[in-house]
Amino acid sequence: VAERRRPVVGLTPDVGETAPRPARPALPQYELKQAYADAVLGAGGLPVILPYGEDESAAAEAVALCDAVVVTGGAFDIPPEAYRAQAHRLLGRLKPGRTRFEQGVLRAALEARKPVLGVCGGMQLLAVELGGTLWQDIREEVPGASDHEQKIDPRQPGHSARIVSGTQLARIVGADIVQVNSTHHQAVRDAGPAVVSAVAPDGVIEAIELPDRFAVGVQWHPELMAGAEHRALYRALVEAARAAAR
Ligand SMILES: [Mn+2]
Repeated sequence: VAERRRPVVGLTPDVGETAPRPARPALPQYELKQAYADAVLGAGGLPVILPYGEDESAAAEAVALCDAVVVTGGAFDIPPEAYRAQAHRLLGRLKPGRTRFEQGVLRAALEARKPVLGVCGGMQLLAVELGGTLWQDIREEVPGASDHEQKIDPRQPGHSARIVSGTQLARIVGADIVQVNSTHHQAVRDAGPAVVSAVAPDGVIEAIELPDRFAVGVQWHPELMAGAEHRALYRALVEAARAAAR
């Protein structure tokens, strides 16, 4: 029965490699923290992992199978050419194949008005895809900014974020201030047409959204946090996916 079908939520994986052993060279390997899939399952959705297609139509066809997508984070940076910038000396490693696929996923999902959640680097790519720009290294480029690469367990909060009232995010989390983890050295500088919906005490942008649909980006990792306000983000995504699937 269609009404009881769980909404399908596509997750973009990271790419790493297997550990080399004698006569077994390291091979490329998709990787995804289980917390992403668990968060979608816990919210009532059916998670599926989206391996990288070789061309943009593969990304669009993968998105067509999904009711919503999550563009995940990872320990890599977004090529500055994607937002018309020169590489800063502290720009980190890039994963161009991954970024190209995720750009295709975002483009297709936005085009089809399917719900999108961008997490950490996924939020940054959402901003870039919408025409925004990034800080390439917060500590070097943002005067007075605190360290956003916390040295403690990412399941624990690293700083607070003020939620901008009147935003979708405010309605979703139901609080003015949330405690968030922080494992990023880049950040959104200019959100383009997106609305800034959360800000750290030092002014670093912590969440963005499009006003007319569910296209939400959060700089933190709600799937790693235990609080109801964090689980609410995945629940809102799955509810939007269910509505979009009707
Ligand atoms: Mn942060």
